[in-house]
Amino acid sequence: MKKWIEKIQNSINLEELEEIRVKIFGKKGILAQEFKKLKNLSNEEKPKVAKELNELKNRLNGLICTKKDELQKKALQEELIKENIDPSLYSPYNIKGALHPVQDTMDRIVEYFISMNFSIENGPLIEDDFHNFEALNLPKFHPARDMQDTFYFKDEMLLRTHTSPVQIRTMLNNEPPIRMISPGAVFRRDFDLTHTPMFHQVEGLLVDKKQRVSFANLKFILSDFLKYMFGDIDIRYRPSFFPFTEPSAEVDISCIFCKGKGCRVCSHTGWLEVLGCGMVDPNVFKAVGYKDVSGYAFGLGVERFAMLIHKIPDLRSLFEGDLRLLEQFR
Ligand code: 2U9
Repeated sequence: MKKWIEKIQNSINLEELEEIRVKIFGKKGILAQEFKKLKNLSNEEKPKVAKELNELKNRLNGLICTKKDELQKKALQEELIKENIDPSLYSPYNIKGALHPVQDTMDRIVEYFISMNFSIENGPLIEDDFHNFEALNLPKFHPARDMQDTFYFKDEMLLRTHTSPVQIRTMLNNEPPIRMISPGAVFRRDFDLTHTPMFHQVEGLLVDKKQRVSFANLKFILSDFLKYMFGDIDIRYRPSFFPFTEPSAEVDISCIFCKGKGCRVCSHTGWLEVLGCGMVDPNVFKAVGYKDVSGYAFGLGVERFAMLIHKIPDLRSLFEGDLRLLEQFR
């Protein structure tokens, strides 16, 4: 046996080691032959020799595994040295990279709110029922909770359907005042010309002492933001409903394609819906234990902004990785 142990330890590459392994462990290998001989032994000897053989088998197997690991590391090291590239070498190709339009749009949005002293907060993509729904005044029977709309795991865990749970976590972990945005990916069971199962949102939240935050403050910052993003446009606020804000509004800008005259993109209305917003519902503050505060909140879909800014007709094309689309953004 010493001979085989030495052979394993002296093998210099994976091929040689594999040959040795087959000679020891193969169907006709030395171990199989030794086990075959057991039947010729007396009943007293049999269990003793079988035990010794099994111990030997385990020992040889352990040695082979350790050696294999060592040789694999060595092979990888050699491969890496061989493939070593010098990034400072001159390249005959003049291919410039570019930011993906969704990332570019996200960066511009985030830049605005940083300039307005908002902090950037992040949270988990896999959320629980409390942070994604319950704390946001989305009651048990709300359609958004349906299996048709939300990706569920077991034990009431799910892929977040909006970035709002980040605001809940931020409020639970901090005292007011809060002045934050939460940019990131969200997931809904939807797939057509204007919906993909994963998209990006930026949501904002500002909380301060009661009476200190008004709808007028919200209107000012959102109008200023939309002018920063789209230039010289008209803006209107329409009453709407969201479970987590009261009162709520949707925000339209005059169509950037026809300047409000009416075209196919704005369905001949002259207006494009770009934002949702409102004053934070008291039930949301109750869920996080905030007292004597008021706040405003808003939310937007980044892909929608990117599509409008870059005139991209089909949302799905943003996620196909087709270079013919991406090359246009260099
Ligand atoms: C907390 C309290 C309030 C976030 C808000 C919207 C309105 C909204 C949509 C825009 C397009 C989602 O991506 S979209 O489909 N969002 O209209 N979001 S108010 O309100 C909050 C969030 C968190 C604690």
